[in-house]
Amino acid sequence: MTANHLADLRTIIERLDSCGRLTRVTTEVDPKFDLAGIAAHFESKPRAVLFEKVKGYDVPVFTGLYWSRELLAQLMAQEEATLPGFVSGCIQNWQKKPVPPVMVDHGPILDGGPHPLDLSTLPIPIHAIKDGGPYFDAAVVIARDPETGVRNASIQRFMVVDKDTLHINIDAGRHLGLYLEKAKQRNESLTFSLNCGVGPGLHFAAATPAEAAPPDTDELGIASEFHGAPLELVHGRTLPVHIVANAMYALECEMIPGELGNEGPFAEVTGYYASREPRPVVHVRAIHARPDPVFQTILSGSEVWNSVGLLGEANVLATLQRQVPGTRDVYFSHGGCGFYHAVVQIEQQRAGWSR
Ligand SMILES: Cc1cc2nc3c(=O)[nH]c(=O)nc-3n(C[C@H](O)[C@H](O)[C@H](O)COP(=O)(O)O)c2cc1C
Ligand SMILES: [Mn+2]
Repeated sequence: MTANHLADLRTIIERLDSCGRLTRVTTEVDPKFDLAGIAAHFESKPRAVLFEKVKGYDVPVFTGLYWSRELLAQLMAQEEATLPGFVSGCIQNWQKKPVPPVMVDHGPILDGGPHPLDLSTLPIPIHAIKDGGPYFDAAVVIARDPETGVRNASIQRFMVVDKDTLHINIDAGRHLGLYLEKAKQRNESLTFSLNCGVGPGLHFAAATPAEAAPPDTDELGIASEFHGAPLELVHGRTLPVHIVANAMYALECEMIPGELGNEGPFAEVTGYYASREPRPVVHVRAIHARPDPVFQTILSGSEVWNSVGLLGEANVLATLQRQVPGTRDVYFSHGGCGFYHAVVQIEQQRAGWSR
Protein backbone atom coordinates (compact mmCIF):
# COMPACT_ATOMS: atom_id res chain seq x y z
CA MET A 1 0.00 0.00 0.00
CA THR A 2 1.42 3.39 -0.89
CA ALA A 3 -0.02 6.50 0.66
CA ASN A 4 -1.93 9.01 -1.47
CA HIS A 5 -0.98 12.67 -1.97
CA LEU A 6 -2.53 13.73 1.37
CA ALA A 7 0.37 12.17 3.30
CA ASP A 8 2.86 14.81 2.18
CA LEU A 9 2.54 18.59 2.27
CA ARG A 10 4.99 19.09 -0.60
CA THR A 11 2.86 16.89 -2.89
CA ILE A 12 -0.26 18.74 -1.68
CA ILE A 13 1.27 22.12 -2.57
CA GLU A 14 2.24 20.79 -6.04
CA ARG A 15 -1.31 19.49 -6.54
CA LEU A 16 -2.85 22.81 -5.54
CA ASP A 17 -0.50 24.61 -7.90
CA SER A 18 -1.29 22.35 -10.85
CA CYS A 19 -5.06 22.80 -10.45
CA GLY A 20 -4.93 26.59 -10.02
CA ARG A 21 -5.52 26.53 -6.27
CA LEU A 22 -2.28 28.23 -5.17
CA THR A 23 -1.39 31.91 -5.03
CA ARG A 24 2.34 32.55 -4.98
CA VAL A 25 3.45 35.75 -3.27
CA THR A 26 6.83 36.50 -4.81
CA THR A 27 7.57 39.89 -3.26
CA GLU A 28 9.43 39.88 0.03
CA VAL A 29 7.17 39.76 3.06
CA ASP A 30 8.04 40.34 6.73
CA PRO A 31 6.99 37.36 8.90
CA LYS A 32 6.27 39.89 11.64
CA PHE A 33 2.65 41.08 11.06
CA ASP A 34 2.90 41.63 7.28
CA LEU A 35 2.63 37.97 6.29
CA ALA A 36 -0.59 37.41 8.25
CA GLY A 37 -1.95 40.79 7.14
CA ILE A 38 -1.41 39.96 3.48
CA ALA A 39 -2.71 36.40 3.94
CA ALA A 40 -5.93 37.88 5.37
CA HIS A 41 -6.64 39.41 1.94
CA PHE A 42 -6.77 35.91 0.49
CA GLU A 43 -8.71 34.39 3.39
CA SER A 44 -11.75 32.22 2.49
CA LYS A 45 -10.97 32.39 -1.24
CA PRO A 46 -10.54 28.95 -2.85
CA ARG A 47 -6.76 29.25 -3.10
CA ALA A 48 -4.02 28.62 -0.57
CA VAL A 49 -1.02 30.95 -0.40
CA LEU A 50 2.72 30.29 -0.59
CA PHE A 51 4.93 33.17 0.54
CA GLU A 52 8.09 32.45 -1.40
CA LYS A 53 10.32 35.20 -0.01
CA VAL A 54 10.13 35.63 3.72
CA LYS A 55 12.33 38.41 5.06
CA GLY A 56 15.41 37.03 6.82
CA TYR A 57 14.82 33.40 5.80
CA ASP A 58 15.28 31.15 2.81
CA VAL A 59 12.25 28.97 3.62
CA PRO A 60 8.76 29.68 2.21
CA VAL A 61 5.66 29.92 4.41
CA PHE A 62 2.41 28.20 3.42
CA THR A 63 -1.08 29.03 4.67
CA GLY A 64 -4.75 28.63 3.77
CA LEU A 65 -5.16 24.89 3.32
CA TYR A 66 -8.42 24.95 5.31
CA TRP A 67 -10.00 28.33 4.73
CA SER A 68 -12.07 27.18 1.75
CA ARG A 69 -14.20 24.03 1.77
CA GLU A 70 -14.22 24.19 -2.02
CA LEU A 71 -10.43 23.89 -2.13
CA LEU A 72 -10.36 21.21 0.54
CA ALA A 73 -13.07 19.15 -1.16
CA GLN A 74 -11.23 19.21 -4.48
CA LEU A 75 -7.97 18.23 -2.79
CA MET A 76 -9.70 15.30 -1.09
CA ALA A 77 -11.57 14.33 -4.29
CA GLN A 78 -14.94 14.91 -2.62
CA GLU A 79 -18.00 17.08 -3.14
CA GLU A 80 -18.01 20.15 -0.91
CA ALA A 81 -21.51 19.44 0.43
CA THR A 82 -20.71 15.87 1.45
CA LEU A 83 -17.30 16.57 3.00
CA PRO A 84 -18.59 16.22 6.62
CA GLY A 85 -20.14 12.85 5.71
CA PHE A 86 -16.86 11.71 4.15
CA VAL A 87 -14.83 12.77 7.20
CA SER A 88 -17.36 11.14 9.51
CA GLY A 89 -17.17 7.92 7.43
CA CYS A 90 -13.37 7.84 7.66
CA ILE A 91 -13.50 8.27 11.45
CA GLN A 92 -16.11 5.51 11.73
CA ASN A 93 -13.97 3.18 9.58
CA TRP A 94 -11.10 3.85 11.96
CA GLN A 95 -13.30 3.15 14.99
CA LYS A 96 -14.34 -0.21 13.51
CA LYS A 97 -11.04 -1.34 12.03
CA PRO A 98 -8.05 0.89 12.80
CA VAL A 99 -5.00 0.83 10.54
CA PRO A 100 -2.18 1.47 13.06
CA PRO A 101 0.79 3.65 12.09
CA VAL A 102 4.11 1.92 11.38
CA MET A 103 7.57 2.73 12.72
CA VAL A 104 10.06 3.01 9.85
CA ASP A 105 13.84 3.47 9.92
CA HIS A 106 13.95 6.28 7.49
CA GLY A 107 11.93 9.30 6.34
CA PRO A 108 12.41 12.71 4.68
CA ILE A 109 12.40 14.39 8.11
CA LEU A 110 15.75 12.71 8.88
CA ASP A 111 17.30 13.64 5.51
CA GLY A 112 18.07 17.27 6.32
CA GLY A 113 21.19 16.59 8.40
CA PRO A 114 21.96 18.26 11.72
CA HIS A 115 19.91 21.38 12.41
CA PRO A 116 20.96 24.10 14.86
CA LEU A 117 19.01 24.01 18.12
CA ASP A 118 17.78 27.55 17.56
CA LEU A 119 14.14 28.40 16.84
CA SER A 120 15.10 31.83 15.47
CA THR A 121 16.39 30.01 12.35
CA LEU A 122 12.78 29.03 11.47
CA PRO A 123 10.46 31.51 9.69
CA ILE A 124 7.80 31.47 12.41
CA PRO A 125 5.39 34.36 11.83
CA ILE A 126 3.97 36.79 14.37
CA HIS A 127 0.36 37.22 13.32
CA ALA A 128 -1.27 39.97 15.34
CA ILE A 129 0.05 43.23 16.79
CA LYS A 130 -0.46 42.23 20.44
CA ASP A 131 0.59 38.57 20.08
CA GLY A 132 3.15 37.63 22.72
CA GLY A 133 5.63 36.31 20.12
CA PRO A 134 6.00 34.06 17.10
CA TYR A 135 3.69 31.02 17.28
CA PHE A 136 3.53 27.46 16.06
CA ASP A 137 -0.23 27.19 15.49
CA ALA A 138 -0.46 24.44 12.87
CA ALA A 139 1.84 21.81 14.33
CA VAL A 140 0.70 18.39 15.53
CA VAL A 141 1.72 17.14 18.97
CA ILE A 142 2.38 13.41 19.25
CA ALA A 143 2.68 12.35 22.89
CA ARG A 144 2.56 8.96 24.58
CA ASP A 145 0.63 7.99 27.67
CA PRO A 146 3.25 7.69 30.45
CA GLU A 147 1.47 4.56 31.76
CA THR A 148 0.35 2.70 28.66
CA GLY A 149 2.45 4.20 25.84
CA VAL A 150 -0.72 4.86 23.77
CA ARG A 151 -0.12 7.74 21.37
CA ASN A 152 -2.21 10.89 21.32
CA ALA A 153 -2.36 13.53 18.61
CA SER A 154 -3.50 17.11 19.15
CA ILE A 155 -2.95 20.67 18.00
CA GLN A 156 -1.89 23.23 20.59
CA ARG A 157 -0.49 26.69 20.11
CA PHE A 158 3.14 27.21 21.15
CA MET A 159 4.66 30.63 21.75
CA VAL A 160 8.38 30.97 21.02
CA VAL A 161 10.18 32.37 24.06
CA ASP A 162 13.85 31.90 23.16
CA LYS A 163 16.02 29.72 20.97
CA ASP A 164 14.94 26.47 22.60
CA THR A 165 11.94 27.29 24.79
CA LEU A 166 8.22 27.41 24.06
CA HIS A 167 5.18 28.09 26.23
CA ILE A 168 2.08 26.03 25.44
CA ASN A 169 -1.65 26.52 25.85
CA ILE A 170 -3.36 23.29 26.94
CA ASP A 171 -7.12 23.80 27.33
CA ALA A 172 -9.07 21.98 30.05
CA GLY A 173 -9.94 18.35 29.31
CA ARG A 174 -7.21 17.81 26.70
CA HIS A 175 -5.50 14.44 26.63
CA LEU A 176 -2.08 16.11 26.63
CA GLY A 177 -3.01 17.67 29.99
CA LEU A 178 -4.01 14.23 31.22
CA TYR A 179 -0.62 12.82 30.15
CA LEU A 180 1.21 15.71 31.86
CA GLU A 181 -0.71 14.97 35.07
CA LYS A 182 0.20 11.28 34.81
CA ALA A 183 3.86 12.17 34.27
CA LYS A 184 3.71 14.36 37.40
CA GLN A 185 2.29 11.49 39.48
CA ARG A 186 5.18 9.31 38.27
CA ASN A 187 7.76 12.00 38.95
CA GLU A 188 8.77 12.01 35.28
CA SER A 189 9.00 14.57 32.53
CA LEU A 190 6.65 14.28 29.53
CA THR A 191 8.23 14.05 26.09
CA PHE A 192 6.53 14.57 22.74
CA SER A 193 7.24 15.48 19.14
CA LEU A 194 5.91 18.65 17.51
CA ASN A 195 5.33 18.07 13.79
CA CYS A 196 4.99 21.12 11.56
CA GLY A 197 4.10 21.04 7.86
CA VAL A 198 1.60 18.19 7.45
CA GLY A 199 -1.61 17.53 5.52
CA PRO A 200 -5.29 17.22 6.40
CA GLY A 201 -5.08 13.51 7.32
CA LEU A 202 -2.90 14.32 10.32
CA HIS A 203 -4.64 17.56 11.18
CA PHE A 204 -8.00 15.81 11.21
CA ALA A 205 -6.60 12.98 13.34
CA ALA A 206 -5.27 15.58 15.79
CA ALA A 207 -8.50 17.59 15.83
CA THR A 208 -10.85 14.61 16.24
CA PRO A 209 -12.77 15.38 19.42
CA ALA A 210 -12.23 13.29 22.55
CA GLU A 211 -15.80 11.90 22.29
CA ALA A 212 -14.89 10.20 18.99
CA ALA A 213 -11.32 9.30 19.99
CA PRO A 214 -11.10 8.32 23.70
CA PRO A 215 -7.67 8.44 25.37
CA ASP A 216 -7.05 4.68 25.17
CA THR A 217 -7.09 4.75 21.35
CA ASP A 218 -4.23 5.68 19.01
CA GLU A 219 -5.96 8.41 17.02
CA LEU A 220 -3.04 8.58 14.56
CA GLY A 221 -4.78 5.65 12.85
CA ILE A 222 -7.26 8.26 11.55
CA ALA A 223 -4.45 9.72 9.43
CA SER A 224 -3.80 6.23 7.98
CA GLU A 225 -7.48 6.16 6.98
CA PHE A 226 -7.23 9.44 5.05
CA HIS A 227 -3.87 8.49 3.50
CA GLY A 228 -5.02 5.04 2.37
CA ALA A 229 -1.90 3.51 3.99
CA PRO A 230 -0.39 3.24 7.48
CA LEU A 231 1.03 6.55 8.69
CA GLU A 232 4.83 6.33 8.81
CA LEU A 233 6.66 7.40 11.96
CA VAL A 234 10.34 7.48 12.88
CA HIS A 235 11.97 7.35 16.31
CA GLY A 236 13.33 10.56 17.79
CA ARG A 237 17.12 10.86 17.86
CA THR A 238 17.38 12.59 21.23
CA LEU A 239 14.21 11.69 23.13
CA PRO A 240 11.92 8.61 23.14
CA VAL A 241 9.36 10.31 20.86
CA HIS A 242 7.62 9.33 17.63
CA ILE A 243 7.95 11.72 14.69
CA VAL A 244 5.95 11.99 11.46
CA ALA A 245 8.33 10.72 8.75
CA ASN A 246 6.97 13.20 6.16
CA ALA A 247 6.73 16.32 8.35
CA MET A 248 8.51 19.46 7.13
CA TYR A 249 9.84 20.24 10.61
CA ALA A 250 9.88 18.18 13.79
CA LEU A 251 10.87 19.27 17.28
CA GLU A 252 11.75 16.83 20.06
CA CYS A 253 10.25 18.36 23.19
CA GLU A 254 10.17 17.85 26.96
CA MET A 255 7.87 19.28 29.63
CA ILE A 256 8.73 19.18 33.31
CA PRO A 257 5.45 19.03 35.28
CA GLY A 258 4.82 22.16 37.31
CA GLU A 259 7.15 24.39 35.29
CA LEU A 260 5.19 27.47 34.15
CA GLY A 261 5.88 30.61 32.12
CA ASN A 262 3.72 33.36 30.66
CA GLU A 263 1.99 32.57 27.37
CA GLY A 264 -0.02 35.05 25.27
CA PRO A 265 -1.63 37.30 24.36
CA PHE A 266 -2.73 35.48 21.22
CA ALA A 267 -5.33 36.63 18.69
CA GLU A 268 -7.90 33.81 18.97
CA VAL A 269 -10.35 32.38 16.45
CA THR A 270 -13.15 34.31 18.12
CA GLY A 271 -11.53 37.63 17.15
CA TYR A 272 -10.52 38.40 20.73
CA TYR A 273 -7.12 38.10 22.36
CA ALA A 274 -6.50 35.22 24.74
CA SER A 275 -4.91 36.77 27.83
CA ARG A 276 -1.34 36.32 28.98
CA GLU A 277 -1.28 33.71 31.76
CA PRO A 278 1.20 31.29 33.32
CA ARG A 279 1.10 28.10 31.22
CA PRO A 280 3.39 25.05 30.81
CA VAL A 281 6.99 25.46 29.63
CA VAL A 282 8.32 23.29 26.80
CA HIS A 283 12.04 22.61 26.29
CA VAL A 284 13.09 21.88 22.73
CA ARG A 285 15.86 19.28 22.78
CA ALA A 286 16.32 18.78 19.01
CA ILE A 287 15.10 20.28 15.73
CA HIS A 288 14.79 18.34 12.46
CA ALA A 289 14.00 19.81 9.06
CA ARG A 290 13.41 18.15 5.72
CA PRO A 291 15.64 19.26 2.87
CA ASP A 292 13.88 22.28 1.27
CA PRO A 293 11.20 22.59 3.95
CA VAL A 294 8.10 24.76 3.87
CA PHE A 295 6.83 26.32 7.11
CA GLN A 296 3.07 25.98 7.64
CA THR A 297 0.91 28.41 9.58
CA ILE A 298 -2.85 28.75 10.09
CA LEU A 299 -4.63 32.09 10.26
CA SER A 300 -6.86 32.47 13.32
CA GLY A 301 -10.17 32.77 11.50
CA SER A 302 -12.05 30.92 8.81
CA GLU A 303 -9.21 28.43 8.49
CA VAL A 304 -9.87 27.23 12.03
CA TRP A 305 -13.69 27.56 11.77
CA ASN A 306 -13.57 25.33 8.73
CA SER A 307 -11.15 22.72 9.99
CA VAL A 308 -12.43 22.40 13.56
CA GLY A 309 -15.99 22.96 12.32
CA LEU A 310 -15.66 20.17 9.80
CA LEU A 311 -14.53 17.72 12.47
CA GLY A 312 -17.29 18.90 14.80
CA GLU A 313 -19.86 18.49 12.02
CA ALA A 314 -18.56 15.01 11.22
CA ASN A 315 -18.80 13.99 14.88
CA VAL A 316 -22.23 15.51 15.56
CA LEU A 317 -23.55 14.06 12.30
CA ALA A 318 -22.44 10.54 13.29
CA THR A 319 -23.89 10.92 16.82
CA LEU A 320 -27.23 12.35 15.63
CA GLN A 321 -27.60 9.79 12.85
CA ARG A 322 -27.35 7.05 15.48
CA GLN A 323 -29.97 8.70 17.68
CA VAL A 324 -32.34 10.76 15.51
CA PRO A 325 -33.86 9.13 12.43
CA GLY A 326 -33.97 11.46 9.45
CA THR A 327 -30.80 13.44 10.29
CA ARG A 328 -29.42 14.60 6.96
CA ASP A 329 -26.67 17.10 7.60
CA VAL A 330 -25.00 19.34 10.16
CA TYR A 331 -23.31 22.70 9.68
CA PHE A 332 -21.21 24.63 12.21
CA SER A 333 -21.63 28.28 11.25
CA HIS A 334 -18.79 30.78 10.90
CA GLY A 335 -20.73 33.14 13.15
CA GLY A 336 -20.24 30.49 15.84
CA CYS A 337 -16.52 30.27 14.92
CA GLY A 338 -16.92 26.61 13.96
CA PHE A 339 -17.43 25.77 17.65
CA TYR A 340 -20.45 27.37 19.22
CA HIS A 341 -23.40 27.11 16.82
CA ALA A 342 -24.71 24.11 14.89
CA VAL A 343 -27.44 23.97 12.24
CA VAL A 344 -29.03 20.54 11.78
CA GLN A 345 -30.97 19.46 8.70
CA ILE A 346 -33.50 16.67 9.19
CA GLU A 347 -36.08 14.83 7.13
CA GLN A 348 -39.33 15.66 8.92
CA GLN A 349 -40.81 12.35 10.14
CA ARG A 350 -43.96 13.98 11.59
CA ALA A 351 -45.11 17.43 12.69
CA GLY A 352 -42.87 18.86 15.43
CA TRP A 353 -40.05 16.36 14.72
CA SER A 354 -37.39 19.05 14.47
CA ARG A 355 -38.00 20.16 18.04
C1 LIG B 1 -5.70 25.38 14.56
C2 LIG B 1 -6.05 24.78 15.88
C3 LIG B 1 -5.53 25.31 17.05
C4 LIG B 1 -5.82 24.76 18.29
N1 LIG B 1 -5.25 25.29 19.42
C5 LIG B 1 -5.43 24.67 20.62
C6 LIG B 1 -4.72 25.13 21.77
O1 LIG B 1 -3.95 26.09 21.73
N2 LIG B 1 -4.91 24.47 22.94
C7 LIG B 1 -5.75 23.38 23.03
O2 LIG B 1 -5.85 22.79 24.10
N3 LIG B 1 -6.46 22.96 21.95
C8 LIG B 1 -6.31 23.56 20.74
N4 LIG B 1 -6.97 23.11 19.64
C9 LIG B 1 -7.98 22.03 19.80
C10 LIG B 1 -7.42 20.65 19.99
O3 LIG B 1 -6.34 20.38 19.14
C11 LIG B 1 -8.51 19.59 19.72
O4 LIG B 1 -9.58 19.80 20.59
C12 LIG B 1 -8.02 18.16 19.86
O5 LIG B 1 -9.07 17.27 19.52
C13 LIG B 1 -7.54 17.86 21.24
O6 LIG B 1 -7.03 16.54 21.25
P1 LIG B 1 -7.36 15.54 22.45
O7 LIG B 1 -8.85 15.23 22.36
O8 LIG B 1 -6.52 14.35 22.12
O9 LIG B 1 -7.01 16.22 23.72
C14 LIG B 1 -6.69 23.65 18.38
C15 LIG B 1 -7.23 23.11 17.21
C16 LIG B 1 -6.91 23.66 15.97
C17 LIG B 1 -7.47 23.02 14.73
MN1 LIG C 1 -6.97 12.30 22.14
